[in-house]
Amino acid sequence: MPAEPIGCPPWRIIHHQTLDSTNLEALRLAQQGAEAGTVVAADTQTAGRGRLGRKWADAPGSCLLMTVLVHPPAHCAGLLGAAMALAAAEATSALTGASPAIKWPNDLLLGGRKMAGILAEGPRNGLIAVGIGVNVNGDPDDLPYGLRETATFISHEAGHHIDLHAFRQSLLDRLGAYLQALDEGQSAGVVEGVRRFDCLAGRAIHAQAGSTLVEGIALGWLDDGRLAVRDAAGNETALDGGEVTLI
Ligand code: BT5
Repeated sequence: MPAEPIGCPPWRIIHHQTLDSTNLEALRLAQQGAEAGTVVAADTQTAGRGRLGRKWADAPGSCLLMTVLVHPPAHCAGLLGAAMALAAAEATSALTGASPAIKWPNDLLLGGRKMAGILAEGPRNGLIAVGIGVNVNGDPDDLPYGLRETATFISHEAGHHIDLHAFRQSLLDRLGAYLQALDEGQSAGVVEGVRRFDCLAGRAIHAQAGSTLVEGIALGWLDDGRLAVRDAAGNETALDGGEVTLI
């Protein structure tokens, strides 16, 4: 990213102690005329959302739960989630020295466990709500029972407490710079960035995208945000969403 994040949207942060979901609140605000650059944050959510109707859990006060309202960039809307993932990976790295992996399409992993997830929804009134949940300070035992083996917190991996506000600011500064680049049609920095943190390229995977099942070697992020996969017969497919499991 540029040393000086010039031209970041002037983020306007609206913070709540409790919300049903920062994504839902952001979409409601968009409906009421909120502008791009609105950021909705909460200490805890009562109905945190994952993809496909799944739930997002949190440990109250210990997680970053945030949604930004943005204009979809004209030519690279498929990279909005990537920009968020990259900003979060870099903020994690900058504050802890730990290097998270980005698992296409929307997960961040530390030590092989999920530390963050991203959910983009909309458009509503021309805006996309890009939400991220990051487990910042805590222990997997702070999460519901079923997640304790698969989830982690940044502090748990880094071995020290992280200033949640500093983390949010670091993430937003980077995100602003990347969104500006995407707006200007400059997507190379985002794509190269997610490739640097990517944990799938070269690995054998199993991918489920809707009713399509693909098994093969992940070739990595394409320039438009899709995932390229080569199957055993040598056919290459580009996935634009779905669930990837490492074999
Ligand atoms: C995601 O969905 O990973 C997207 C999560 C987005 C959450 C943010 S929080 C702020 C904003 N407001 C919202 O309401 N949502 C966004 P998906 O790929 O479908 O993964 C969901 C799955 O992750 C769940 O089914 C669980 O298995 C797992 N999971 C749930 N909570 C988790 C947590 N805190 N840490 C790690 N894994 C979790």
